[in-house]
Amino acid sequence: MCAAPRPGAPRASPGSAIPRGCRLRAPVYGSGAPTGGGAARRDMRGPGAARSGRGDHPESDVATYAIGDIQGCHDSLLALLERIDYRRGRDRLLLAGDLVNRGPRSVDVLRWARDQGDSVEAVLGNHDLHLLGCAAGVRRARRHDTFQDVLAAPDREELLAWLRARPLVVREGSALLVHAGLLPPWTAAQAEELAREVEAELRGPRGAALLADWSGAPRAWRGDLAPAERRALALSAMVSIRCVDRAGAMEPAFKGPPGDAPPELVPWFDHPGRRSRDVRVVVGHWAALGLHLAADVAAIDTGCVWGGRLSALRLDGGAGGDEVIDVPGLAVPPPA
Ligand SMILES: [Mn+2]
Repeated sequence: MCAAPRPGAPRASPGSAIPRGCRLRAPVYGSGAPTGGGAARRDMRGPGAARSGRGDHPESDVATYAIGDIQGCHDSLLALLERIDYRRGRDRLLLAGDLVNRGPRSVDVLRWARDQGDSVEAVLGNHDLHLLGCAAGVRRARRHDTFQDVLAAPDREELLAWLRARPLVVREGSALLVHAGLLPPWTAAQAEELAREVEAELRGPRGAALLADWSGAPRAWRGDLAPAERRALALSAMVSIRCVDRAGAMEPAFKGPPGDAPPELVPWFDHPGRRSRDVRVVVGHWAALGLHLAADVAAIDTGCVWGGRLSALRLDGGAGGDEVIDVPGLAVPPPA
């Protein structure tokens, strides 16, 4: 079954095979009906392939994976690395952002990521930015935040410096990695240019002001936005967009599954005016959407911290279809 997710989100994603052809049907969102079972591997090329978790590529081959929102789930991360047979110095991992918060071991996830050198890149997510804002004293931690382990760590400054140096957008071949998504009017090249502008701002003397609040940004893109508005909207969209209205403006309140969205809203990647369809935009952030794979978008936040799963999507696989490997998420999810 390739059914739309049921209402009530976030939910656990299923643990067995995604039917072939699921990605070709539109608009169908999410990863299909829960089927249970312990087989975590989803390989769209069918049975027999990839028992090692590295597809039908030789063990010595380099592999590139995008990994969904880890959110402090260090145990799930280590389990996933084992499943994909990750080796530092050989493979490349692109983390979709939200490395920290809500889960139990944010500091260990950051230490691991920092120690991987060029083998790991990560884009900044809203939780990562919230941590940076709290560390800078321009945001206040909220009741359910769990990144105090980072703030209290002896190597805190080093970890925060690593995190602050992460980009908002990464291009890897025909894939473009960003935490939440892109505004429909942006081309991929424009999104990269905007990301570089916002990254420079975040690292500069005015970075704290942007970290303090990006949510008050305008919600619709215009060519004549003032620089500060432009950067705030770009940041807001890259780390928090889910649905847009018919005019392409962000609608920040709706966080549920797309099937439950009000009729005037559409997922950003399905807006008819979207200009970034020539790349495959790889995102996390939208746990209620779940795994959603199409030619021009791959959403891979499968709700690890919410009792779902942590997923890795192979980016350099063959033409046989998508290969997704996942492992169980946090057994006892935090308060929503
Ligand atoms: Mn997020």
